[in-house]
Amino acid sequence: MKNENLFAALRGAFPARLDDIAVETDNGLCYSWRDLDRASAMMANLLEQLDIPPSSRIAVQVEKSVEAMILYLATLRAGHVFLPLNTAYQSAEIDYFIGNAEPAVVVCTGRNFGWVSTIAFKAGTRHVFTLNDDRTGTLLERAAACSDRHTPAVRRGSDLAAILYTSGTTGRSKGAMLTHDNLHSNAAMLKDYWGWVPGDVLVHALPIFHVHGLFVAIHGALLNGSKMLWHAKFDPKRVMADLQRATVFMGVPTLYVRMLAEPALNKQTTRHMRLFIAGSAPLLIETFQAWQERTGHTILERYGMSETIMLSSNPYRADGRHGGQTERRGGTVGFPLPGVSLRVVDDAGKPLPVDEIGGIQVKGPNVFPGYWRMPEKTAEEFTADGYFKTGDVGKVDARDYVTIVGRSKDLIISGGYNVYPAEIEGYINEMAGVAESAVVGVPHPDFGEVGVAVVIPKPGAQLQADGIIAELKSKLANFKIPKQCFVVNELPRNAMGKVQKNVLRDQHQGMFAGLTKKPS
Ligand code: MLC
Ligand code: AMP
Repeated sequence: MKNENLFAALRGAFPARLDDIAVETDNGLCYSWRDLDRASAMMANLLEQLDIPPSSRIAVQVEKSVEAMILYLATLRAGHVFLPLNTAYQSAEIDYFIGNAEPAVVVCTGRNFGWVSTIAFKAGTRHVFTLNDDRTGTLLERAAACSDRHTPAVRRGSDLAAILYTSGTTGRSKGAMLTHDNLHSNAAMLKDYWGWVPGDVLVHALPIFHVHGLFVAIHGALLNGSKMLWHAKFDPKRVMADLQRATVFMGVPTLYVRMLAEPALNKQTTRHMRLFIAGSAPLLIETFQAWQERTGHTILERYGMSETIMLSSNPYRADGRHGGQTERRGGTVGFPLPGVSLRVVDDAGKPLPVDEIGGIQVKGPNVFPGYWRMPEKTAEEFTADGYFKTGDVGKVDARDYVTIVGRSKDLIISGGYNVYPAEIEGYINEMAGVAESAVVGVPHPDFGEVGVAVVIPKPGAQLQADGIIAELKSKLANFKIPKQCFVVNELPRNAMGKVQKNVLRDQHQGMFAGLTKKPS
């Protein structure tokens, strides 16, 4: 049987000169391609020694480091399923993910070992390792004793490679299952679509627990045998310095907004660059235009999601399908990518003509097979003819450019992270003295959109907005915390008694308008 393990494809793309530098970090460390190969072999051998079942889930909540990326590669290499977790998640969130995914192995930071291992052991996980961002931890100690040679486990393309949890508008988070084929086909297509060439160098400044930083960026570089300039945390000044020796950059819109606040951003400091790519959240047209004016580069915006990886993209060059069009149009997310069928449908599911707004549905080799252990949810989100309902609302014009105009899912995208109002409201509603709450997204100059909570007290209860925020902070990841909270006597409702979130949004939408962009 042909080995369709994604690792085999990535490893096959390593350059012949294995001693060349593959990753250079912002604190001066260099990793050769040989280092990536040997270290991922050692970690894969460690996973094999643990005697865990094939395709076990390996749950990982660690700070960004090259070793964390190597752990991802080792998980693929050993034929297991990688389950990355945002470092901001706190105990209630981690408790749910571990309970739901039942990982055979959990890897966390040494600092969090106490509470994470308690949760993991309670859920039946037998192996908990630590991995810190300074190349210490029990994972590396144990792997150091393992062989640095390893033959990749044989996997079919339809076997699972990763699970990414995405929150739901109702109920708990769902684990989007991605196969080796989903990931490989998307990465191979993007290598061609975005015109990766020998000598490309990627500035990697995104977190590696989501599709954007983990798959789109890392697979892009590895599959092209390209060096990565690795930033543990996004710092606009340091990224800008690296742009002078790089060719490709990928970021969420907030990263572009913050770089625009740097006086040093200009045509000269970006002259070495070939391509700037944006996605994960809407890129404002003013950001798109300001970038063009300051740098002379036109940002290429693309659209994707955890369940599908990349779906559409503005063109890098003529792609042979759209009458040779090469225009990257601000405010659009470009053309459906080769192999992706994208349609816009009305509420009854009937496909709509060009320019009409409706729900976006997609099909293709990149689309996930379903949610982990949630067959009903999976069935709900797919149509009878196999299209996935993205929950995004948009239109396709006569030239085939896709524009996203909104979302049917009640979701806030803040600095590229998803925040589900239903989850936050659930926590607020459980607090003493709270009768009801509503969380809405409003425009924000730095994060694009942020949450605002409006809370109704129970009769006679005294609620303080600060107290509500403080209690949320003790329970939830920090990026989910509403940036403002109001305690009021009533919520706007329609004739059916349903809270009118659009009215709340209108009431609060100018709230952060006066803020300047975050200074660096
Ligand atoms: C940080 N904070 C945020 C936030 N990030 N608040 C709202 N939204 C965010 N995204 C808050 C923290 O809670 C904290 O508040 C304060 O900002 C400082 O925290 P920090 O960690 O120092 O922030 P910073 O380093 O400035 O992070 C900002 C950021 C980061 C933009 C660099 O959010 C980021 O890396 N975003 C990228 C997310 C991403 O990769 N998404 C891809 C998803 S994949 P306090 O009050 O605690 O001090 C996907 C599919 C696709 O969507 O198409 O790609
Ligand atoms: P996630 O669940 O984190 O993978 O987020 C996916 C969602 O991000 C999509 O369903 C879209 O709503 C949004 N998204 C991704 N890219 C873009 C983009 N370029 N413009 C607007 N929204 C986007």
